[in-house]
Amino acid sequence: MSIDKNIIASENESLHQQHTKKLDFLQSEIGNTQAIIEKIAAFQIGIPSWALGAGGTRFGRFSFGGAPRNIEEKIADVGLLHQLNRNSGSISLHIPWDIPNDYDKIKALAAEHQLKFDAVNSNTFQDQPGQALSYKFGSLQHVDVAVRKQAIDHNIDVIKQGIALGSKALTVWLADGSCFPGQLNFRKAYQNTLDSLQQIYEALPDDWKVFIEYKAYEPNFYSTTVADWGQSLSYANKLGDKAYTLVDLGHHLPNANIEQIVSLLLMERKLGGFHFNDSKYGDDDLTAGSIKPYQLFLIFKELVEGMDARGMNHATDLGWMIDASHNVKDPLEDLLQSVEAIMLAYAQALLVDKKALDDAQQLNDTAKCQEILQAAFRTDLRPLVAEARLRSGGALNPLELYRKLNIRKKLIKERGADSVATGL
Ligand code: RM4
Ligand code: MN
Ligand code: MN
Repeated sequence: MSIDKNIIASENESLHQQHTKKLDFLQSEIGNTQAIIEKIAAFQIGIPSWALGAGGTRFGRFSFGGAPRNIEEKIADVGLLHQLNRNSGSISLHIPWDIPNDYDKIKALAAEHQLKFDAVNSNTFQDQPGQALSYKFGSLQHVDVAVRKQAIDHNIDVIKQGIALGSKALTVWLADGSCFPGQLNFRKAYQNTLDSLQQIYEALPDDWKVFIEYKAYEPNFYSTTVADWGQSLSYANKLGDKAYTLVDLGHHLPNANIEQIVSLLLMERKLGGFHFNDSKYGDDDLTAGSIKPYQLFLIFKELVEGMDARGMNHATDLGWMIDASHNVKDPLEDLLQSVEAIMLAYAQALLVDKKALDDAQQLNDTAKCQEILQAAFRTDLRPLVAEARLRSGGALNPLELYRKLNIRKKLIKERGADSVATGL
């Protein structure tokens, strides 16, 4: 399903006057906004294929209807999002939840929706039907070389699938670890994982990156073999130039200073990718910016500063992806909200008066530093984000239009009320 361009245009028309009033006011407050609008328009977020179905918890899953039944429908859903906000220009696939059978056809379909393929994800945290050996006690870390080989082969296969689709990165998230003290020899687990990752790294094309994602705990509850940024960085450093750390915002212990982690990884040239979401307690996979929008802004402030210090292209030099999964919201509405929150945080970070902040820091003027940051954070930049969308052909108010067009109802009609998406 796709939306007629004229419908988007006429809906924008009806909102235009109000929008222009807000934008004019904002411009009179903050001055020239052209550069920020252009940067927002260029910034694209990868949508995870596993966020398009009903999420669920280990206690249950509540169907919302119209979930995409296959990879084609997942691409169509992301295409819809991209039509509405023009900032959702890629999809991140999870193998084997999404296996294309005709690569050229899938590539053509994505191109039709103006979508690229972001990082491909391997899955060695579940056993698949018919799988020879189990990952119950880990995959790349496993004590049995045969299990490790199976997991390595799977990752190499995912790289091959990614090549066929035009992806340029592999994300490896490992559930490997242990649930009880004494269960695992930490040194052996580290070494096995490193050896396995090295074999995967050898299969990586020259223009590819591998992202090593970390997570503090779950599903293992005593130790996780890639539990934090330090462990990820240690692997990435040993692997080589194509290996990077991936930061998932929900994968830290409570109150971790993620903005500082990001700053350090960028400085070390080892920040490669991002999984946006929000959380209150753990890996909650909630809508980006729904719980801690100030933290999201602070993270973006470090990203912008760190990338500028390295002369990096904000839009293309890091892998920007969402990783969320929902139990109570319509996932398409949720993803529209996440992308909006990410764009806002990015815009606010671009608004920070860097020169004034540098000067205030130099003078140890702490109160002034806070004023400068909060001046940017508390300025309502929603009209700028909307303007970027408008200029790119998107909707001024994507969520409102999504509802007005009854898209979920139409999807239910097309796909059924109890369709199930592969994924979490
Ligand atoms: C993990 C991690 C990975 C994601 C899986 C589905 O917690 O965040 O990035 O691929 O969930
Ligand atoms: Mn993740
Ligand atoms: Mn996660």
